[in-house]
Amino acid sequence: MTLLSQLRDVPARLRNEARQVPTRDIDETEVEVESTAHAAAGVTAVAVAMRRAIGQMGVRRTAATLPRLNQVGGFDCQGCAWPDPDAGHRHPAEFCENGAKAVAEEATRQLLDREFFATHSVEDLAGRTEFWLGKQGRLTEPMVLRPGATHYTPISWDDAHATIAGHLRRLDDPDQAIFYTSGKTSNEAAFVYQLFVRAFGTNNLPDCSNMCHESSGSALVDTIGIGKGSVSLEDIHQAKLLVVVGQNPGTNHPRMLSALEIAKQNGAKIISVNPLEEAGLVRFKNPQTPKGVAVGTALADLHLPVRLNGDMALFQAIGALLLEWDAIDRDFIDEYVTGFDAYAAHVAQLDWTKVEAATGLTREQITEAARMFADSPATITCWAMGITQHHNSVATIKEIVNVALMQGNIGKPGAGLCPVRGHSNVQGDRTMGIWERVPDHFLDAIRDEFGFDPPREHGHDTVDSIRALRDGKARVFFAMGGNFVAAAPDTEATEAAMRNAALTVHVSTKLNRSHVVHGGEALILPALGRSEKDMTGGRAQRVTVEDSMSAVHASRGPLDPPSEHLRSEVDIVCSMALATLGEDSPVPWADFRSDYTEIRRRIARVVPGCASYDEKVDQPGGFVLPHPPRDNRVFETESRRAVMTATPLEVLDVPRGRLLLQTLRSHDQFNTTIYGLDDRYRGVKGGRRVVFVNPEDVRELGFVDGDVIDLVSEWRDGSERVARSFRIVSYDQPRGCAAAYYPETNPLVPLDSTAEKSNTPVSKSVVVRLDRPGTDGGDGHGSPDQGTGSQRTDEPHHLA
Ligand SMILES: Nc1nc2c(c(=O)[nH]1)N[C@H]1C(S)=C(S)[C@@H](COP(=O)(O)OP(=O)(O)OC[C@H]3O[C@@H](n4cnc5c(=O)[nH]c(N)nc54)[C@H](O)[C@@H]3O)O[C@H]1N2
Ligand SMILES: Nc1nc2c(c(=O)[nH]1)N[C@H]1C(S)=C(S)[C@@H](COP(=O)(O)OP(=O)(O)OC[C@H]3O[C@@H](n4cnc5c(=O)[nH]c(N)nc54)[C@H](O)[C@@H]3O)O[C@H]1N2
Ligand code: SF4
Ligand SMILES: [Mo]
Repeated sequence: MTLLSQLRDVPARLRNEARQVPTRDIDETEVEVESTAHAAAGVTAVAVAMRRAIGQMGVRRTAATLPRLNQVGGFDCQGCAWPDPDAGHRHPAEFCENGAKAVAEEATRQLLDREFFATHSVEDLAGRTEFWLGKQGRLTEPMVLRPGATHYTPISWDDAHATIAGHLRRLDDPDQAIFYTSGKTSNEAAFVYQLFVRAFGTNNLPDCSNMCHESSGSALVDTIGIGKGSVSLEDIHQAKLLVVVGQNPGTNHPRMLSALEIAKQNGAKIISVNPLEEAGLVRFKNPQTPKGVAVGTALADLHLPVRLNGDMALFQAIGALLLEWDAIDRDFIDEYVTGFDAYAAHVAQLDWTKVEAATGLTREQITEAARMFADSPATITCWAMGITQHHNSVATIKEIVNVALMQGNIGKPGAGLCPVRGHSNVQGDRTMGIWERVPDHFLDAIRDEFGFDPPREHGHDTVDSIRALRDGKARVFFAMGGNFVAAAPDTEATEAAMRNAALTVHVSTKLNRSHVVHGGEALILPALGRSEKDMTGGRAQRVTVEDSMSAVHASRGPLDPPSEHLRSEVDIVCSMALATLGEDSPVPWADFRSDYTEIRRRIARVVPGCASYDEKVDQPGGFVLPHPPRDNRVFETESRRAVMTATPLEVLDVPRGRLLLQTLRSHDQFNTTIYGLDDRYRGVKGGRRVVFVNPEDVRELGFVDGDVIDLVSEWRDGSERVARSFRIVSYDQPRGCAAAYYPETNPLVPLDSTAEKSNTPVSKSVVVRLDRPGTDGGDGHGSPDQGTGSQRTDEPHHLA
């Protein structure tokens, strides 16, 4: 008997087999790997967009939706939070390939009815992939899973609300309930939702931001006094240097490429800082111009292939050089900044050996980048998840801020800080009070407007919510959108936590894993999507949203809803509030439900910067929320100055034989929603369980391209987590780094591995080893000095 066959006989329990998320309905052996693309968009993007749109929506619905997408008087794209050009400057097709996929995914003609749930038990559904679940179509009526039941069955809206109210009222303490929000919820729905949660008596309002740009918010509030970016789209067009750090706009914010192209035409230079050379930053083939179709525009002038987590060292080094060259704005520093002297003293001691180790870059490369900063009169730095999802993200963003402040690059045209937000209304949701730590002045305003005293104690964020459910301290989990179970870290821990709840409720458009990994009782409440007409209260309602650049505007869906049983999120919240709090609640829930204008009137009185809200959103293109640093160089920090920070430099140490893994998005998904199986720009077709590894690391670890391995993460408490069967793809990137898709890799992210201050899961620097399948991790507890992670056996490589 060979070693391997013995290992195969190890009971599944010991190999964590039972805990693996399902993979069975995607045939990963079909995956094809081609060479990477050197340009993004182009006519292929248009072809793919149209094929997906017509395939899912049909011609009529495609024609009714896409021409209205991102237009004045139309509806806001459900995809990312990238802003729209000013009214009057929009293209007739103001959307990208992935925007079209987002619309198609929601407006699909495929419907999922009660027969579906009668046919498929929850156990059956729990064995399906996220891809399969999402492709079953739109949810069409409320469903309940009664305690001990095997199948979801229909329930009326009234009974659903009564069920929720019953559970909530039976809690010993309102803090035993958790109310999650994803980032698509409109401002109106978000406002009434947080109001209900606070009237009920808790601040337990975790949201997807906790896993996303929380680090940006934390760092920016500390340093410039407001947690939002300081630039407009016009600033991007006018910048002389654009630095795109830890972001893949070609896939995740595709219309940003059009803005970068305009900036280039206006003379800007672009630096991309990324372990991967993402196609969208190399060249953009704008399908709307003849030149774009033919050759396109080269974007990045300089690509810095930084090591994962090396950005803090990079920006500290750039700061040190700018200081050395005196390429700084002394007047700005004197007038607006505090902390400069300590920072200057700190970076004067910079250890270049450490910088080179942390960044994997040469001093020459960094000097070249710093030169471009020095030569630019107006610089914007953009960043996203490559920066926010590390243990030291907040400190890294403060280094980015240091460089911007030192050069006076804030509050002037063409300059600023640009955290590029993810979900289409994630920023608006925060503005409306979806925040477990909302400031007291916001709570005071609620008290003054509605006459009840909201709780003051901070609530749970995402990671703390999982702990509270795990420990039995929380009993009810309610989600306004999203897919908490799949999006959150440490899948096994999160799934166990969710199963511990007495009640789980999901307001959703599509079926997902969070519906089938459930509490003792579970509800699925189907909501109207952004693309649909909202006739709540018998009148045509519209909603409002805020983009990544603080611009607020109205959105009105054109399509008839797929079922008469769908309700708007506003309706769902107000009805739940009435059922739970009763008719004598001081908040006029019924009025809110019949006319959203009434909600906007209250937003105007409660939310800072929203005076005359209802009138201002009526202006073509909407209005822009105030941002004191951007507007007047006013910094509402404790010192009333912008803050520079001196942080000791760190080099993330990875044990020998291990890799640093980042978990990222393919070109064919929206977070946990898998549109398709092709990551076109990275050359992957027909599958998702791939891990990109530097070719020399592949060799040194004793593998060859195409080998199928298990990913095993090692956490400092000695625990290990496994995600099985990933095909190795040799892929150019710094030594020691690797990349694989989220959410398949979420089982590897330890719950306790979070960023300092922001508590964001560290999903961009996970220490992993690659194990041959069936070797069960060798030593089981990964002693760091065991050499390479690959456990040699006499068996040949498995090509699964
Ligand atoms: N089509 C589509 N659009 C989306 C989404 C989607 O899933 N699909 N998701 C939306 C959401 S919620 C969000 S938050 C955004 C996410 O937008 P992105 O932040 O672009 O998303 P990721 O795919 O996580 O990509 C992270 C990028 O950072 C790089 N990176 C990783 N680690 C590091 C590092 O340590 N340093 C540097 N310099 N770079 C690093 C990666 O190589 C990758 O290019 O997109 C939004 N838009
Ligand atoms: N490992 C790893 N984990 C990550 C990340 C990562 O990069 N790596 N990224 C993190 C980030 S940045 C984010 S933002 C989170 C995302 O976390 P979530 O926001 O929780 O996840 P989504 O996948 O965007 O949610 C998809 C679901 O939302 C529902 N939905 C879609 N549209 C609507 C709507 O209009 N109304 C309602 N009510 N429901 C709707 C559908 O049912 C769909 O199944 O994941 C985080 N997790
Ligand atoms: S860039 Fe973002 S918001 Fe704009 S169309 Fe594409 S996905 Fe939608
Ligand atoms: Mo996000």
